[in-house]
Amino acid sequence: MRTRSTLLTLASLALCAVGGIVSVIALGAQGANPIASNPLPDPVVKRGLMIEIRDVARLPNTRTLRPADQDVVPAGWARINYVRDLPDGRRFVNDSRGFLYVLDRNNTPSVYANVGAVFPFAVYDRLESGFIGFTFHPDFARNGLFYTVHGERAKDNPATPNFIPPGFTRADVTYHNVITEWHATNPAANTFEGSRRELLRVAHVVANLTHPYGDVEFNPTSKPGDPDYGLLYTSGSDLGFSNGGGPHANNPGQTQRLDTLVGAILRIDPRSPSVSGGTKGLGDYTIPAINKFAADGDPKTFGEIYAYGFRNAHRLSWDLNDKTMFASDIGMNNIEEINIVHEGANYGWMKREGLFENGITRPGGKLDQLFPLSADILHGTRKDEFTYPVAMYDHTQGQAITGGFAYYGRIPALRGKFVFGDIVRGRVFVADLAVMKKADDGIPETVAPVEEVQLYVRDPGGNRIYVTFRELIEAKNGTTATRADLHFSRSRDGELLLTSRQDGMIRTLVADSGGTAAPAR
Ligand SMILES: [Ca+2]
Ligand SMILES: [Ca+2]
Repeated sequence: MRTRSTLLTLASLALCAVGGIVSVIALGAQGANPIASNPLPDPVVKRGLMIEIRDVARLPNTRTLRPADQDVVPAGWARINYVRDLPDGRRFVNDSRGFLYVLDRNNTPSVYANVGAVFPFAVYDRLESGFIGFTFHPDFARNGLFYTVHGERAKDNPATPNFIPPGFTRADVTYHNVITEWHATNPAANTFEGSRRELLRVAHVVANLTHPYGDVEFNPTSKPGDPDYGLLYTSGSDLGFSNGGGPHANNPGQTQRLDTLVGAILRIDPRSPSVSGGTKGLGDYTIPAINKFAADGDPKTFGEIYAYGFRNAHRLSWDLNDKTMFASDIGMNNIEEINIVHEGANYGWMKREGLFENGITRPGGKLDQLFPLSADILHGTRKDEFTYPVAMYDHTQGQAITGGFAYYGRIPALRGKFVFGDIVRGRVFVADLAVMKKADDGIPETVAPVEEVQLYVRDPGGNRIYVTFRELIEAKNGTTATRADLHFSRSRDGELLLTSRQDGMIRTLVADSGGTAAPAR
């Protein structure tokens, strides 16, 4: 009985969330015209969820570190992408302009490693560029290993890419995506000293560094002895073959294939094959024998691939309770997606965007067009080869989805929810975790509803002041901001850290601090 009622609940919620799909189908049935606008008609609204946001720390001002014409947001105070906590109590934060900081127990930052200084070809003039991401090996305390991602220009660059998209040559290469392993001689030191080794260098051939490699992650639910303990996951990128500009963009032929890194989340053993004794990958790392596309015995399916069909799955996370893996995939002109990631699955790009067919797959069609799926596919009575999102919103509501986390921390109202947001607008969203997992059912039209969170701060008198994330940034910088550049990180104790590439602040969501004169809801 309990299962039945849960499923019914899901059905009604899903109907609510994708109520627009019905009209979308009707529209499609009238002809082969693309959906003109507002593909998901129900807006994301606030339903009474109000959460306090509080300042934690600010990184140093690096506004003048790069020449203004080489800096995507010269007015930005500092450009934070990630906060990573170590079990030993230390907190690390990157400024994409090139610094990795360590914060002491009072949250005072000091430079741990000058990453920018060792990569002279790094570029800083794109939204995701420079020193993009980092993560620590789960055994960092003993082995001192951590990993960084950065972007470089190809011009005058002597380094040789390990991978160039099929059909292109070195002469076509515009940018490099580089994953580096750093080895700290003394893992306990608060200033890096040691060596580094390049793991992987992947070529862009489109005009801009659009959708660079962004995330590197170790599955935090894996323990020593587990099959994927110590395996490194990357973000999934189409390497700009959608809208990266120049003659090689708008190129669906580079996607939906397994003989390439394009569009794939990779899972690699970062150890050099000279150490592991295993199979060498494209770069100086080992192919995990457990990977599905390694175990298939087919050399035309790259053994590094964990899942594929992503456009810009720039953030991955895991539910620490049940190990569900999530990827946030930024859409083209229309749909932002949260996906539950299964090994070997195909998430559709460029044939699908959200639960729609992308126009570029049709003769004369375009990348910014959506067409409704046929009713039998949408309802799940006939299966296609794709795995569809479990939550989504469209570009009337935002422009680019952040990463997010399954939340089980100290804020009762957020427990059991997946907390995420929109990078550009800075809106904070939640979806119910149980409903998202139910929506991972092979049926495109079942998705979890998305709800917006109202943020507030406390004034000195303890009164609630309702704010948007962007207002906080603008107040801190003293200027208007056209973008929030919101990103989420998770602290060691499971709380959420909100950062921006605009104001250099780390903020956190907190359980209501009480205060006075809290207005009724
Ligand atoms: Ca294979
Ligand atoms: Ca579904």
